[in-house]
Amino acid sequence: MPQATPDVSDLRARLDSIGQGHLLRFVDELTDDQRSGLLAQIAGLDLEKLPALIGAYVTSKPDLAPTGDLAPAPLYAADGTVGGGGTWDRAEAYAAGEAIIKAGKVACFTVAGGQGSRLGIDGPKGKYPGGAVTGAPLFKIFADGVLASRKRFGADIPWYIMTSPINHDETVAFFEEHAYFGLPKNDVIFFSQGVMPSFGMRSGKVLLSDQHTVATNPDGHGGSLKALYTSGAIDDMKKRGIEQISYFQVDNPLVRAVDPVFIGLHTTAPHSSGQMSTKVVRKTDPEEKVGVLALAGGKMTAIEYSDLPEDLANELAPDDTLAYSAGNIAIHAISVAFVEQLNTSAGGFALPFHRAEKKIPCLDPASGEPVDPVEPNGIKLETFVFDAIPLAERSLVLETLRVEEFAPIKNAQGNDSPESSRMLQTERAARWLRACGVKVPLRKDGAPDCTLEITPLTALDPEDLKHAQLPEKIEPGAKMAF
Ligand code: UD2
Repeated sequence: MPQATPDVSDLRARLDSIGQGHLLRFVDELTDDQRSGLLAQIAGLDLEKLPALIGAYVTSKPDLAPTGDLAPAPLYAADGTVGGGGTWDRAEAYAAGEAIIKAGKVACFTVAGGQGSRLGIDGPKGKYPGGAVTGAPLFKIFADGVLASRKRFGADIPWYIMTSPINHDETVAFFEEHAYFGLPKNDVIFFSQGVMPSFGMRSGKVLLSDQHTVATNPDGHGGSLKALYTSGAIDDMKKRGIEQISYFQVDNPLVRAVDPVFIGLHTTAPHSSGQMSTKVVRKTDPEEKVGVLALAGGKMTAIEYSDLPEDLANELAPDDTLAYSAGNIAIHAISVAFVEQLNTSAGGFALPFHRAEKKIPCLDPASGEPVDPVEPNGIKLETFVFDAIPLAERSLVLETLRVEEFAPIKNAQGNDSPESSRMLQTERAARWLRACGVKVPLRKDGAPDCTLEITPLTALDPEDLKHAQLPEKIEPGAKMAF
């Protein structure tokens, strides 16, 4: 049923009472369509909660430093030890994960609603040519991972993709254009996340991007926990018999779309309640821009890099490595029941907002003139998915090797760039090829003297490569995709 257009005088009174009356400043100059669009957008804001939100997060900076006694997170380490004592068995974990994947109980989930602004691209980041040699778009690389996993485990693994209003249509069109990269259309499910209004940094006013549009931003990947539920994706998963979600970001071409070892530990290990687990890599540099997993007041918690006090970021363990080294690579296993429980709990659930100061083109709230800022003028509020970790009863942290699973593309240059990702993709491929007896040329600094890419369709792990046609050696400077 079409929504009735909200009443202007009623909205004006509500806005005036919270100091946001400027949003209707141009309402009498708008066409009918513009006017009803604006009124619907304003009515969709949680107006009564805005003053408290603005006071807490916009006009003052909340202290998000972790509370309670902090301690490094006990890890299920890559060497098979468990922090705090004990060991874990990779083969056992694999078998447990394999059984649940084969039973069709695991779905893949990619959060792809972000703006890709740091990389300097317009449109969905998943379109970015991330393959080191082939230049395959990131979405294709993940699709290949899902396809290969479906084949290996003989299961219909559905893939859910969260977009945002800024890139939803373009994302779906991209998949249409590429015939869903060979996946059944019904098994690729898109839904859009919510948005938050953007605010003037000093004024605390909700910004207008033009006379009839409230400026908004996607509500952060934490919004996925709500959007999974409100979009009907969780219902869809339940109908399909899905119990666990393999969560990953749109920027990491080395991610395993679904990892039996991780799913196995998440669902069976004593340190896990099977609700939300995380993969980490060891942070080697205190400055690296990844959050860390730590115990805060005894609860597993992810602390964003910008919120980790400097002395802790630099603290050393007795073996001279970083004490807080469990770097969050944003790969989680999350149960369907946990997402449902969060959304249906009495009083609902709310993740804290994180504020980012940004340059936001808008109309000046005072003069109504367009502003194209050169300095940050606005605040975007987002929630982060990892803030749900402490809401789980027990949360497991699995260490993986950086070279095996983490080569994100975030920045145009330097760390986490296309270039660094290409090198890491090459490094992993070189490891796998060497394990099959292929000679890989090395530069003086020990890095491979070539560019290599292995698609998940050829190999999900080194063992699969043994069945592939491989050369005896790779020539220096070669570019080869397998
Ligand atoms: C994230 C983590 C960081 C570390 C790193 C690993 C945050 C805030 N920090 O840093 O601790 O784990 O990743 O790579 O997440 N996204 C949405 N909707 C949104 C915002 C983001 O879907 O509203 C998606 C985005 O498309 C991308 C992912 O979330 O897939 C990461 O977002 P980011 O680039 O803002 O996070 P980043 O790289 O600063």
